[in-house]
Amino acid sequence: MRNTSRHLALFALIALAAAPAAVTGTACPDVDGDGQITSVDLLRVHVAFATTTSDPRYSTAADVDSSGIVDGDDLAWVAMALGTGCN
Ligand SMILES: [Ca+2]
Repeated sequence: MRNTSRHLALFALIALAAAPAAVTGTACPDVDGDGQITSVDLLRVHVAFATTTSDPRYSTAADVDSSGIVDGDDLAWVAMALGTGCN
């Protein structure tokens, strides 16, 4: 668990460094649908990371910007919204 937390924190930092310039997808990156942006949402993007729509691990929810690939942009959206909620 400790390594997972460190890994997620590192992932979040990398994502923030590569933050996308403009919103192209969903306004609220609540991947698990609980109304809050938490480390669980970050973890779900991490699990689906580098997948495309043809991959069994692909997650529509984790593809926050609906680009067809779960990548650093999606991770950045979740990382930037950590600790916030959705209406
Ligand atoms: Ca959530």
